Amino acid sequence: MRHYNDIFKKTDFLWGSATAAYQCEGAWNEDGKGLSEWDWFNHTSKKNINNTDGDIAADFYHHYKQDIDQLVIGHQNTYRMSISWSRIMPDGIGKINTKGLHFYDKVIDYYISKGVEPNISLFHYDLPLTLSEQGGWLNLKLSDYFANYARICFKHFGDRVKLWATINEPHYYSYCTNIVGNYPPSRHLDFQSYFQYQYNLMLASAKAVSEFRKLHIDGKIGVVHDNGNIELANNTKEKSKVREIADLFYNRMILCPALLGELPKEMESVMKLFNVDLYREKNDQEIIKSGKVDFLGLNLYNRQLVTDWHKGETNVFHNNKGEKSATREGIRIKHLFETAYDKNIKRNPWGREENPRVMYTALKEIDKRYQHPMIMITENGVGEYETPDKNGFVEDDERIRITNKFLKYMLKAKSEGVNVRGYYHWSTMDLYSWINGYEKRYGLVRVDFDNNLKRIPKKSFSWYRNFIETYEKE
Ligand code: BGP
Repeated sequence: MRHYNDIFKKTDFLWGSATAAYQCEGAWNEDGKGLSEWDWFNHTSKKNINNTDGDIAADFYHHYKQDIDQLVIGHQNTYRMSISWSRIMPDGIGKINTKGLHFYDKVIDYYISKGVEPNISLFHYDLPLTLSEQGGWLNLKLSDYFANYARICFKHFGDRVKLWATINEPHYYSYCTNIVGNYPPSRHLDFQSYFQYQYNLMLASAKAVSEFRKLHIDGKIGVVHDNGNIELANNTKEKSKVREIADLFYNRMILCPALLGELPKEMESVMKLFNVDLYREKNDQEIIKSGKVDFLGLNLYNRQLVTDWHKGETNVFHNNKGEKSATREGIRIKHLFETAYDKNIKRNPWGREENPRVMYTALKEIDKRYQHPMIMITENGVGEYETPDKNGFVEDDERIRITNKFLKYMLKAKSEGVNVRGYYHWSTMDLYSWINGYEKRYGLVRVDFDNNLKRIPKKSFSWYRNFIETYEKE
């Protein structure tokens, strides 16, 4: 029998990489899997900007052994993945698809047999389509449906899986689905739905945590948040106002319930500024209180640099087309705040800052403000356009250079007492990117999507292996 306590007897730190079901599995309609919202979106919706889909993706469904073997060669001792809800329950509720359970049994057992610790997220964006048709995360029943699905997973895999996360990025998911509109169901600048999504997702997370506790699962459970550490541009006039509103907007709807078991104190007053009236029920506070997580998963790519609103209507700026567009990421919220742009910081082709120092600042701030939580860096990585040489090899020196800095900053925070216990590079191999499909690559291993999905480790793969080895020797 495996025990959680044994994990950190072998090593004081977990090193691995991450994927998500829709982005890597493929097999979108195999072995009884139901449709997810993303299957529908990418097949049918005119709002699918990438003009591609995850039908095959990296076909992890049929290549999982090869991918796991490769990860082991890279000295990684953990792997983060997600379960596709509609593979386990085709309609999200009701009938269970045993073939779906069996697929994840095979994957998990193979990892464990190789000494790799699985870290499993229950939800990474791919909502069963049937539930989406019933109002998605605005439907008040959804948190119960999610808790039910979570309980099924805990009961089935809980003897083997020791690290769990309820939901991947409740904030960023709510942002893309309701403000940007580049994720289904593609609402645009809908702040009411944006906040209600976050609220309902955190209720769902809390209910799943309660199920986990009721079953006395031996393990730890977390939620995964996209770091949106607030920094103010130098010329910001109303410093405390901008900081408070932006922090609530990007972080505190998630971090307060997850780490403190309470809603943010400033929630009511900030909701008024957005003209949002959240639907809540009487015993929600109790649910949130009992849904505190054991650890915070932090997906760390960048910060939020903000300042006072200057002029202009509320709008959002998002680049889904890389070099084909000059747009930089950001938002302007009339009368409240707006994104600031620092000319001195390099940006990637998708208009996002490359700023590894944020790793240190964010870890220190969360540690200080949220009672020294256990943290796992559940994602961090570098998206690039990539051209291999004639043998298919990619010399991804930029990825190495930037990741090296991120890691040094992470280890600096750790050495100063931050309780960070693991790091997962995004991503294990090339896969489908929600932004820019297969043109934007993140993998440590190249996948040749035009040639039988051949796997070829990149230069960063060996670099990461050496980094882990050096850390372990020291
Ligand atoms: C995170 C998601 C991942 C992954 C990553 C890179 O927000 O959790 O699923 O996709 O971002 O983002 P993208 O592929 O959109 O560049």
